[in-house]
Amino acid sequence: MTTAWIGLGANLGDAVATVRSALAALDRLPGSRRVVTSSLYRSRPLGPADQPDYINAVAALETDLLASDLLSHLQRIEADHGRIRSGLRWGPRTLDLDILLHGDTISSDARLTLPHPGLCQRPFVLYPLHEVAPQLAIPGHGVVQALLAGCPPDGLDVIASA
Ligand code: ROI
Repeated sequence: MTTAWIGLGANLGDAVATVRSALAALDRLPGSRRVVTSSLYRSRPLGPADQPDYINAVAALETDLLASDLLSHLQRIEADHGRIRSGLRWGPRTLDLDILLHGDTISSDARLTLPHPGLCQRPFVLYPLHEVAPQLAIPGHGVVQALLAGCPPDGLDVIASA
């Protein structure tokens, strides 16, 4: 069993409902159990500003799935929620599911980089992680609590429980 951390983001349609539906879909993954979930946060878009605010959250799974198989499942859940890959860099999306961490793996291939490369700079990832796992170690980077110092919250708000 490995602890995998997932980042959830949505900014089109009913983004709160989409994130909650995605959490329910994570509960149906084979060989996996959702053990921790942050609150839901509203965040300003990173990337082009002319898009709606995002709803973000993080969740931890205890899972038997290899990272590559977990990624395939997450891409299927994105597609089930109407995600279309427009090819527009940093454009709006119905649902984005990222593997932030898969145990203490450090790796990179064409499909997946672990830890997720944006993790340590993105307030909409770090602050939800800090809410539920302040002592979590990010392999190669240090503990979440310490990383917050270099990452202003930038208008991030808790808006609801998951
Ligand atoms: N910005 C915010 N605030 N939240 C996200 O989840 C998010 N996801 C993205 C980009 C477009 C980089 N910007 C984001 O993929």
